[in-house]
Amino acid sequence: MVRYAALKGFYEVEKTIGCGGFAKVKMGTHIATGEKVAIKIMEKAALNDELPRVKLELQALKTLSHQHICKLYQVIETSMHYFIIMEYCSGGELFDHIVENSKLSETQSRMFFKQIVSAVAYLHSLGYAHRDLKPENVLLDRNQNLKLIDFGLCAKPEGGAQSLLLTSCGSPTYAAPELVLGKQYLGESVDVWAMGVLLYALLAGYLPFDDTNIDSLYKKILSGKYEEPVFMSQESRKFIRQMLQVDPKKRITVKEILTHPWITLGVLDPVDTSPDCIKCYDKECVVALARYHGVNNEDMWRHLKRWRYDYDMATYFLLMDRKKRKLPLKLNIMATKLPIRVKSADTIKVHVNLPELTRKSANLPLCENTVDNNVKVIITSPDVTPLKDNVDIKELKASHQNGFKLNKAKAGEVKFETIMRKPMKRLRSPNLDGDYSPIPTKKILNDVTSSASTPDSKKIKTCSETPSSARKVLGSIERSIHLMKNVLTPKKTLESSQNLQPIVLTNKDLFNVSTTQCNDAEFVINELEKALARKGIDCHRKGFRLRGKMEPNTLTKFGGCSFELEICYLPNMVTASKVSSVKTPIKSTSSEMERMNVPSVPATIGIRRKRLKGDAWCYKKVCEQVLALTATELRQPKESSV
Ligand code: 6BE
Repeated sequence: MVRYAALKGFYEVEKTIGCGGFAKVKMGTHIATGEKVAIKIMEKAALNDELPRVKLELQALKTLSHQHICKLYQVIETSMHYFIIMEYCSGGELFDHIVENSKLSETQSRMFFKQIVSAVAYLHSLGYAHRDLKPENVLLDRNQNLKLIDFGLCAKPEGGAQSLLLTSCGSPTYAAPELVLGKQYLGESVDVWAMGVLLYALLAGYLPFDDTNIDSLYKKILSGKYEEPVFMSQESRKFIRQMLQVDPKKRITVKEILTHPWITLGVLDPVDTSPDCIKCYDKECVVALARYHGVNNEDMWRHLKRWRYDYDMATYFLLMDRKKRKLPLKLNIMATKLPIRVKSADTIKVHVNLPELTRKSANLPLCENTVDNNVKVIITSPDVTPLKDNVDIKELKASHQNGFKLNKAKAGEVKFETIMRKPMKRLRSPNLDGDYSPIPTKKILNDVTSSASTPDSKKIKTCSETPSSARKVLGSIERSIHLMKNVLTPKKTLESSQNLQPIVLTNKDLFNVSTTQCNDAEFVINELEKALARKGIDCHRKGFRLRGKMEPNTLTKFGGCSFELEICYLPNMVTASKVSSVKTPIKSTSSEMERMNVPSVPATIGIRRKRLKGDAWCYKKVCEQVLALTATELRQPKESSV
């Protein structure tokens, strides 16, 4: 089944990388360039009163253009959905990056923080406030460049940035005191407070104000008192204190932050707050796109510079990005479905959604194409009768930007045909990216007992213990096997789809995995299930996966999350040297989650975590606690716990 007809032929939709309340973000490939994109999908029916937020976010994203703000490429609206095509940030959330490293060094924190400040200063300069700054809303691209996301709460007061706002929003742990009090506030200064919390989280690996009880959390925020860890430098402490000033009038401003000694330390270049030149004329990219469409460069540019957030705009942005990376500006020819209404049996007219590109005289062909069966295709001006309301047609129409073809058909008949301008070619290689999840691999909160600090730490330990050099080497071997697997093995096997066996992980999948020294999958999952039950967490078991859900606070909706814990076999390359006696027969495994068949048999069981929805810090705590509890149980002899 084609899930999203509107994307067909333009984007390949791959796995889900994140879910929010009303949006889902999937990994995708922009077919013309072969570049990865993030596709945010929202079902209109589920939006309800969130629609204004969506519109606000789109408006902001169309206006903002900065190297540290996640770029908007295309907006597709159908009768059922919004598809928002955005820049792909392969490094995932900054939150995960902090968690994986426990905390960041001052140098790295400074590098990241400067990028955040530059984006925030830029958006403030245009009269916007983000209002939901937190490490979950900061992503990393392939070059460790930060990108701000989630402008759904951003505000642009009519009277400019200096106007007071009233709506309370954002995540409570990052909320400034004036927000907590429901007072009028300045968008800019609440962003500064959140940046203070964020810098603290970078340097400490945990939050300055935290409490599972929302009232206590608010009390802490209002008091403005937090612990200053001993390992933090005096300069860092002082800088954070300036941002975490309870009285917004005493709080440092963004302008002051830009030139603050902590920021400028050791660096000559000032923070760059200038806009990104993305909506600029780039001859090479225009030429590449014009050639691709078979039109002249001037017409192509005239069309592009209307910045309509259509497929051509996405292609242009992605070409500019390829150019920056010194990659060839080649474009793939795509197969598209195009709805066409033929006006008469003899005249073939095709709706081309590029009105700028049409000739002065409607009947002069723009270009001619001959397709396989020698049907001559003539593209003329877009004087095609609009199609009547029909959901399917709308879905298709919404995305079609170009397409060429026709056939003999009765007047008025609507035809859908797959149009091949040239044989389709795919640039895309099999997807090697691991699964996404913002998870704790080490203890970073001081108020919970985590695996790293319990006496059981030998039982459950994180795989980040594998030396990174070894991981790199193994990773590359695994990748080659993986590539072969993707080519040779069908995607799903009966066994894995029925979840009769735990999956076998590849080395690159290990970053969200805790290992056990137990080799009985059934036993481990039962223990996990018990630990969840003891914590009072609802869970649902399917095969070797457990889905758990923590309800958010009913009043504040704060702190809820849903997550998945999956029992899996670890690749024996890492662990089999230690554990060798038990051999579990595992056949081919492969599914949406990139499973693979490891030739020799792994023995050790791992527990893979994944956040499905909700508050990242809440999820981190829950996982830490459940895993610590399970670790204690796994240490006991098996018999005692049946
Ligand atoms: C605009 C929201 C967005 O995401 C993670 C990855 C790749 C791309 C991380 C783990 C594989 C790649 C092993 C919201 C939320 C899902 C973080 N609004 C995005 C854009 C967006 C998400 N990505 N790129 C853009 C993204 C996240 N992984 N690794």
